[in-house]
Amino acid sequence: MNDSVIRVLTVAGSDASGGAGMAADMHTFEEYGTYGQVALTTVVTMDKAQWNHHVYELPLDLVKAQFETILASDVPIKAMKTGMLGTPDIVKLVSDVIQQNDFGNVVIDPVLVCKGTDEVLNPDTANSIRDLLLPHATVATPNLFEAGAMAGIGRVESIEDMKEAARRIHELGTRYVVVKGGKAMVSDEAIDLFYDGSEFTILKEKKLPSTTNHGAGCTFAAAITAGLGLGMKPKEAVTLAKKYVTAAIRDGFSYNKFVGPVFRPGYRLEKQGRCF
Ligand code: PXL
Repeated sequence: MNDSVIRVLTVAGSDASGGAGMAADMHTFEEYGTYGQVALTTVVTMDKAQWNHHVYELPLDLVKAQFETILASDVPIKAMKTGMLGTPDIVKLVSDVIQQNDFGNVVIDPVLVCKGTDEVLNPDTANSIRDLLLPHATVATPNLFEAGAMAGIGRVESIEDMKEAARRIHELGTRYVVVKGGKAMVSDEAIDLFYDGSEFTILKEKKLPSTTNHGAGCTFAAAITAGLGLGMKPKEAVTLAKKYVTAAIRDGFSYNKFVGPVFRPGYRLEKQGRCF
């Protein structure tokens, strides 16, 4: 029997293309050698003609029932993350659950948008994430758009803007902030910013072609979550997660003419070769 299992949780939506959302989280949790679980909140589908996104929220009672099962284990949860949550009611439920339980580490990925689309969730949901979740976050992982929205400063385009957003998000109560510059930053490098409340650290990797990065944001946040669950310090977890997601982007593929998901085993396969 394995009595050293590390249990981690994601509260997220399902992206039917398999690139982002709970698929990203669960694959990443597995690659890190943890036991992942999911409380599903939404299902996102894309039409084949235009790749327009449709978000379907699950009933609140169904989300609640999943938490009941998830919390009915004797094995502690060492880290949890949130992804797409759907409605303010779901955000409130998740906030209550976080406050009533000890999840060790709480990673809030304030998902408001999907790649290539504008805001997909309504402003009330964004406000609830800011007010009800960020104060309880060990780490928050907004992308540039989300950082601007959470910090209330509009467009975030430069490293100075990223720093200002990180400062403001930290003031909301989040202990560590990772602003994901990713492909949206105009730069030759893929730049992310880590802030611990006193020091900024810039994380850089060579920018890869951005055609295979769908799901990168979720994968990055999930890797941070799994790292924290395994006992890494926040900066160490974020640094490894950046390497992990870079390999996943490098190993990504073209799903169709609209989207190219990252491939989560990339980091492991680059190390060990392709054979099982
Ligand atoms: O990448 C953000 C995201 C998160 N969660 C789900 C998604 C997406 C984007 O497609 O579908 C479920």
